Amino acid sequence: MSFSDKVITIERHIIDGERAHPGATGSLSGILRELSLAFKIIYREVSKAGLANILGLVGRENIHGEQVKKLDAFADEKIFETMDHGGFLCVMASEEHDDIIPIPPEYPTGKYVLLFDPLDGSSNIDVNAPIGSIFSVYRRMTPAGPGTLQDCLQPGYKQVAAGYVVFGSSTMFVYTTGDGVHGFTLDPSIGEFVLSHENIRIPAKGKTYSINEGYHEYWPESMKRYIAYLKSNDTAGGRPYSGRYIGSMVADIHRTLLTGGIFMYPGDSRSPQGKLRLMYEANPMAFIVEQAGGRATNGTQRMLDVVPAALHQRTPVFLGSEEDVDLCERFMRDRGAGPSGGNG
Ligand code: P6P
Repeated sequence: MSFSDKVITIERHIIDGERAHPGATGSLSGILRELSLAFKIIYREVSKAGLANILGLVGRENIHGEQVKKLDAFADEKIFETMDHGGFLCVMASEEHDDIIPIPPEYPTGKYVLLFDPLDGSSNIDVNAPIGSIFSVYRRMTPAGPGTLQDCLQPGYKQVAAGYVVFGSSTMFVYTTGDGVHGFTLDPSIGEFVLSHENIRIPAKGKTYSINEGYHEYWPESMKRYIAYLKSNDTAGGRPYSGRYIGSMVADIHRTLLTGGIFMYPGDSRSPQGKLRLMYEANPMAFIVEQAGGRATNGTQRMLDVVPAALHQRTPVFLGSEEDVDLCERFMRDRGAGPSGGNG
C-alpha cells in the first residue's frame, strides 16, 4: 500500500471535500489550507517556547485589559500574514484587535470573513499546559469592496466553517464545514496534518463536567444545584461525574468533544455574561459540537441563534453531550428546587 493510500493529509481531505461540492470555487478550501500553514508556524514556536525565550509579556495589554504574552502576539501576526493576501477574505477580526482588520489595499478581496482567537488559554503557556487557536468563517453580507463590521457580526448559524488547533501532547487540527467534524494530527516528521479522527461524534451522555469550581459562591442557585446533582452518589444514574478543568477552553472542549460530558463557563454575580467571547470562541465551538451531535447554549437559547451586537461580546457557555446539556438547561430553567432529583 503506497504512502498516499495510508495517509490522508488535510490538503487531500479538503480537496476531496471540495470535489463533493461541484459548485465550490476553492476559496473555502484555500482558507483551510492557509490556516493549516499558519498553525504549523505557530506550532513551531509553541513547541520551543520554553527555549526560544519567547515567554514573558510583550509588556502591553490587549483590549480586555489582559497582559499579552509574546506567543499571543506572534500567533495573531502569523494568522494575519498567512491570510491577508490569498484573495479569499474581505475582512478579518481577532481577539487581539479592538476593531475589524481590513485586507491590505494591495491585495484582492474575497467573499469570506475570518474571525479568530489566535492563541486561547495563553495563561497556560508558561506551565506547558495545552493551548489552542480558534477560527470561524462566514460569507460576507455586503456586496463588494472592503469588508465591514456588519460582515463580522453574523449569528453563528451562518458560519460556513469553524475549527481549532490544540497544541497538547500532540497537535490536532479539528474543523467542520457543515459536513461533520474531522480531526487531523500533526506528524512533525513530514510536517503534515494527517487524518486521525474522521467524523467525530460526541457521546449522547458523558461522565465528566468541566467548570471552574472556584467561582461557586458567585453562581446562580440553579447552577449550584446542577453541579451538586452531578457530584451526588447514584451509581445507577452514572454519578458522581468526574470533574475535569484545565482552564484552557480549547483543551477542555476538545476532551468534551471526544469523551462526552459538559463544559460550562456560566455567567455569575460578578460577570453576568461570563468570560468567553461569542464570535471567536463560543460560536465556532458551538458549530463544531452541534456538527458532532452535541448541543451548545448560552443558558437561555441555542448559541448559534444569538444575534451579536458587538465584536468582543461575552456569553455564558454550556456545551457538550446532548443529554447533559438538556439536563443542565432543565436545572437552569427551573428556578425552584430543580427537576425532582434531576432524573437525568
Ligand atoms: P478561568 C483562558 O484564559 C480562557 O480564555 C479560556 O481558554 C478558559 O476556558 C478560561 O479563560 C478560563 O477562565 O476564569 O476559569 O481562569
